[in-house]
Amino acid sequence: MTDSDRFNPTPADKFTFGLWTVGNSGRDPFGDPTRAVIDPCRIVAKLAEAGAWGVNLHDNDLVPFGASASERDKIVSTFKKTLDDNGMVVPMATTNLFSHPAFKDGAFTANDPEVRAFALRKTMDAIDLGVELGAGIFVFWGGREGSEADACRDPRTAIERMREAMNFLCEYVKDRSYDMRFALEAKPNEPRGDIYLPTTGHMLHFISTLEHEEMVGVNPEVAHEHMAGLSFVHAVAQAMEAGKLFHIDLNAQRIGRYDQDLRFGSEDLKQAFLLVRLLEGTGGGARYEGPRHFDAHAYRTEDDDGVWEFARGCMRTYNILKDRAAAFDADPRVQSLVDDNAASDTANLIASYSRENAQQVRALRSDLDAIARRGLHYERLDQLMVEHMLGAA
Ligand code: GLT
Ligand code: MN
Ligand code: MN
Repeated sequence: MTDSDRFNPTPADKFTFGLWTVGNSGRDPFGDPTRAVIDPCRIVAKLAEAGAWGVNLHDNDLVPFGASASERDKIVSTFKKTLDDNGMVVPMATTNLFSHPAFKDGAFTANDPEVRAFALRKTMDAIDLGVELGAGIFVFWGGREGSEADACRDPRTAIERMREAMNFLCEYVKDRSYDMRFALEAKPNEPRGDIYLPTTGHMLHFISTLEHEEMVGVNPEVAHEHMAGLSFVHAVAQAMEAGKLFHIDLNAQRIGRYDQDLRFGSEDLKQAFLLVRLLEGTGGGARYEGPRHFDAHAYRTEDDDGVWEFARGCMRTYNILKDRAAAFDADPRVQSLVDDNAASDTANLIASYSRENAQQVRALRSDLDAIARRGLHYERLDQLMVEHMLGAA
């Protein structure tokens, strides 16, 4: 074993990929596929060989749209056997509510109630499929829930319809006594001009308006928050702090572009470092214990070998960053530079209101000029972080 081998993934790392990610055939809006479709059972075997823990899927990644009940059962039983043979799990499932042209005006938010009813029916079936495969998390990515001609519906109506759908489906899960939680995934645009509930922050508030909010959390995606020009790390931190980080979609993205879904860490290394540091809790705070899911795909230039190279790259980069984050946070130079004065008398005084505290706050006479003159050494701190990332610390 070389030193570099210690970053190779194992199932204990809880890495997962969607069938649609490594299975991406390289089709884009301007060009045809560059790779052949890969059988889901082969994906399971290859991911297991690469060191992944599990695989996630949309209903139609496994069972083609319109398959008969007996076809479905046959496909599912073969797939389950392959999972068992390879020691792989399915922690998350989802529904494809975006590919069929009937969803062109949305699924849960469409103006036609028959489309909304069909979306519910398709989702109930996909929840059943997920449960059958052992999934405890169900993701909702409403790619078509948006508009171009915004006068087509009151955006408040769209939010109400989303709420009705979530309440309906939470009741379904409870009625069936399933052990399943929902994770809502935001995206600002693409494929719609604008998508409702465009960021993780919007989702977090929406969740607080649901009948069974305890069943519903978020599935933030790196690329989607970056498309909105926002800090992914801050969005994930807010979700964690609210106890709502149920799942996560890891990939890479450059701000201002279409949804690139690139190999984890391939573009935005500093954000990736800070993200892994947050998820692993090396800087303090609770660790995220859920699956580390990669919602990314190989460049269109790649053949089959390149796809598995891509998958290994996502996982190794995560493990390397985890190692670097632990070293950064254990560095005494870093520790001496980060002093957030958490336990000072003044911090205690302002932690909660009382008349007495308010009076003391008013009576404080701080030397603001001295505070303003004091350098905080964040240049040094950030440079140390860069040097740890580059292996030069
Ligand atoms: C689609 C989308 C992803 C979502 C998937 C789940 S499907 O590939 O781009 O961000 O997570 O529906
Ligand atoms: Mn995603
Ligand atoms: Mn994406």
